[in-house]
Order: sequence, then structure tokens, then C-alpha cells
Amino acid sequence: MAVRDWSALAFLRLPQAPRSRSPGPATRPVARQHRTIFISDVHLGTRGCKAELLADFLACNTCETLYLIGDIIDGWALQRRWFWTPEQTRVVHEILKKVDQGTRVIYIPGNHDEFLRRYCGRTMADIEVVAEAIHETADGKRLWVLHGDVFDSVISYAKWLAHIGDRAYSVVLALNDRLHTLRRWLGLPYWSISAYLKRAVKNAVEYVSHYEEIVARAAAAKGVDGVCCGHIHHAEIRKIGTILYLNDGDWVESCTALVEDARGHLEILRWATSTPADNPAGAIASAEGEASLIPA
Ligand SMILES: [Mn+2]
Repeated sequence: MAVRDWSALAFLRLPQAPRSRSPGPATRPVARQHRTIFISDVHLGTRGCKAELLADFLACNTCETLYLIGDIIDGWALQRRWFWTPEQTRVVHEILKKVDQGTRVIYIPGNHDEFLRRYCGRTMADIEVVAEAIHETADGKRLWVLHGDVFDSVISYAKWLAHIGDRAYSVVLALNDRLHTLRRWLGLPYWSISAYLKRAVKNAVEYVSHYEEIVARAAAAKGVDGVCCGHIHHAEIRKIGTILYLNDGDWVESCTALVEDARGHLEILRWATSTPADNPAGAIASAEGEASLIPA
């Protein structure tokens, strides 16, 4: 049945004056041109989503091809509770603006936006929805592009352990004393949550490297030169055996994108937590992402 009533999409209306930390057009830095931009794990629909920073990033960085590698919209979270902000609408608008400007946009659904997987093979609003893709870089490398949740079943570590970050650890450390007081008051023996989490963080680090190796092994079996994925919220560029392993990180904590220049050079951009005006060059340090707090 064709949907003709678009009023349901009224929430996508742009606010009168988008509240943004970025400077106005006059002071905005010159857009940085890339051949390709890869982003994933945006988690639109959650409080954790750094929509404002992502909208600024998209406004300040242009490309011929934009890959959205899954978990862009968090269907799981939206199903539990509707959460949508004008900044998240700005992200949608910046993506559609790129479409209008001639950027080829490819959307590869992840596990949190798996409701879009049924549309793989279709084009929606000139955005190609596909399950996975092969991207050829300017220097001829063939990259397998996919979200990466397909490898979860292969990984033996508990999935949630991957998402305990250092920040969570320090918060818990501060809570530990109070917890101890409470437990003593309740007549319970001492139990160190911080020691528990320390073990968990160690396991999380092992999980990340295990994930990367599993993905690289699958890519080698597929006969490609490299693999580009997301899912674990940990940006990375490294060679694993013969395979170039690439992960574009996330927009919940690290605010990272993977970009390719006209010569096929790949790098991770970390969109700083400060305004673009503070980072006129578009940014940004290299990739040392931490495991994230939000489920991948
Ligand atoms: Mn995911």
C-alpha cells in the first residue's frame, strides 16, 4: 500500500533556527573534499548520539561517495521510547543535501537498523540500500564494506564486555566507595565493582582484537584487499596479515569517520568535541578509539 500521508514524518521538519555550536556560514571553515566518507554507528534516536557534531562534520566535509555502514538509526531504542531532536533531523538533512549535490549515498543496514534490511536492493530517496558492498579505492584496492554484526556469533566473548569504556570505569571507580558504604550498612561483604570492571575492560580489549582478526580472516577468504566495517565502536586502520582492516568507529563516543582521498589514501578523522572553528583543518587526530558504552 502506498503511503501518501507524509504528516507522520513531521518530526523531520527542520527547526526555525537550528541550535548549533558551529559557526555561521560566513565563518565556517572551507569544506574538506574527500573521495569517499565512511561513517557508522550513529545511533540516531538515542541520547548518546552526537548528532550536532555529526551534522557539523557532514556540512564541513564533502565526498563523491558516502557509505553509511549501519546502526545509523537506532530502531531498537526508538521502539522502546521515542527520542528525536532537531539536531538529529539536521543529520538527516545534511545527508539528503549531499544526495542533492550529487554524492552517491550507500546505506548498509546494521543490527540496530535491521528493519531496513528488507529494503536491501532498493533505492530510497536516491539512497542505495544494500546488505554489503565492494568499494574500489582510487589506487585499486578492493574493500569489502559491511556493518560487521554478522561476526558476533563467531566471537566467544560476551558481547556487552566490548562496550565498557574507560570512562565508565572511572565513573564506577568513584561510585565504588559509596557502594562499599552501602553494602557495609546492609551487612554485606566487601565487593569491588571496580576490580570487576577492570577485568571486564581487559576482556573488552581482547574482544576488540578478536573481532578484528575474525573480520580480517573472513575478508581474506573472500579474496578482497581489505575490509571496512563498524559495529564495535572502535575506529582502526591496521594491516592484519595481508588484509587492510578498517573500522570507521562511531558517533556516540569517539565521533570518527573513515575518509579516502583522491589518491586512495585512507585515514580516520576524529571530529573533535570542540567546534569546527577551533579545528579549521577539519580536525582531527588519528585513531585511538576507546570501546564505547552504547551497545553495538
Ligand atoms: Mn551494530
